[in-house]
Amino acid sequence: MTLTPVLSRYWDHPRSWTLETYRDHGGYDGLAAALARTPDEVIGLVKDAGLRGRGGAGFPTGVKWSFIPQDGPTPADQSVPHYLVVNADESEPGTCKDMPLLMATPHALVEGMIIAAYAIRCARAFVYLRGEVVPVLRRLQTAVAEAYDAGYLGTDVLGSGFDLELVVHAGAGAYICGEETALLDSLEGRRGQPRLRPPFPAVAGLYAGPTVVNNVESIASVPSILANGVDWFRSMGSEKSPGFTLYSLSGHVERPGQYEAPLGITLRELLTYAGGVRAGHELKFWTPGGSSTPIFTAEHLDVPLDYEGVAAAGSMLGTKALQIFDETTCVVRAVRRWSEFYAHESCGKCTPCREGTYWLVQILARMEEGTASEDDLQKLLDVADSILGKSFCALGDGASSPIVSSVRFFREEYLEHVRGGGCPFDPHASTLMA
Ligand code: L3W
Ligand code: SF4
Repeated sequence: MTLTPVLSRYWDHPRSWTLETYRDHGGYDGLAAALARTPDEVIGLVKDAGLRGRGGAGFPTGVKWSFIPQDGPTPADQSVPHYLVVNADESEPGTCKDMPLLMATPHALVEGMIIAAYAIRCARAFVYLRGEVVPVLRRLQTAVAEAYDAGYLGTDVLGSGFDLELVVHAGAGAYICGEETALLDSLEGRRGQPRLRPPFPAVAGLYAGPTVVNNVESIASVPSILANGVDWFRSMGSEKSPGFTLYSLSGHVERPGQYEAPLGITLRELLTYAGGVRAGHELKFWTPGGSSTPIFTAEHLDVPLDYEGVAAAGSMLGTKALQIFDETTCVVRAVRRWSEFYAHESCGKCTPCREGTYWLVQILARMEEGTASEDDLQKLLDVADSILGKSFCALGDGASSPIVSSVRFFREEYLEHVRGGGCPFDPHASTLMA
């Protein structure tokens, strides 16, 4: 498969982020096409295109929009206000696609949000952005100001009678606020902790109103569908996973970065564009969708990277964060680093995750430091099992998945740590795990 740059097609333009450059490349044509249709027709188009959520779960975007109850054709007709919230709290380890997108072409998100808000009849939309990324915040705020000045936001958007206010909110740097209901709590001014679902946000979300929560890349993909049509979008990818997407390649690869390609491309193909695994080394293991997904090995190089292909091979496409590790990397050390991250980011609301992630770190540390006993491998799996499927939100599952899968593929390496008195790897060889 060849690369299909759509979102990233002029990221190297020296002023890619300005409204002028965006319009020079067809920007806001999708909005004009949307406003020429009824909101229901816009939802129908996005449904027909088969766009699926790019934030991890792959839920069909148009279907999610259609869950929002409708009392009439405009925001003013609704008995309770509807909201659109964009999840820009990108922080899954290895995931680096939403922030580059917002730095390069923030108007793609702004335009997509106006179309989505029009479709679900909401008059207020929010972006919840990771607070640490101050340059991204500034760029997005600048784009929003430009959009207000140009009449794309505010009252009577482009003379359509549709009003939209767009607020950019910076979070305070908690991974759990990327979970959609914790994000909503945080946006409302509370401590960000997941809410019980159902009700899903589409029924009771922000301020208990029907709310669509979508990922940045999902919403930024919408204008191209409006501008180019359903058939164009479906000409890429597969029947159930249509379209293009951003894959983030990082780690032991010659040219790390974002590669935009049809869903269903393989890692083997992506590596040809990224210059391969670093020279003189070979692939040992990799993540298909960030550190929350079961790991893959070299035997998975030809797995189609779409929702069905990755699931059939035993993992999840997730955020399409492909972290590549070569043979110099100790798998136990890599998993220990991820576990430390989850233990630190666990919000503490439920016992399996709060206590379990702590114990995962303790056992992995013993293995690395040479104080583990023969029982510890089974204990590690038992603790992971007591988290998996028994936690309140997906963070717990995410913490367990790399452990269980890495033991499946590298049991001997774990045993070598236990029997050989600690980590047999040179800590300086990997370059990633120091
Ligand atoms: C209405 C129903 N809405 C589902 C909606 C739901 C949500 C979407 C998907 O987790 C995954 C997670 C991480 N009526 C509905 C409904 N919905 N049924 O559909 O829901 P769900 O539960 O399948 O997934 P989720 O809670 O969105 C996302 C994985 O992604 N992940 C993490 C990514 C992290 C980031 C980041 O850093 N910001 O994206 C990576 O793999 O483990 O499994 O909107 O409301 N009946
Ligand atoms: Fe909080 Fe972890 Fe429980 Fe999620 S699984 S609610 S992050 S303690």
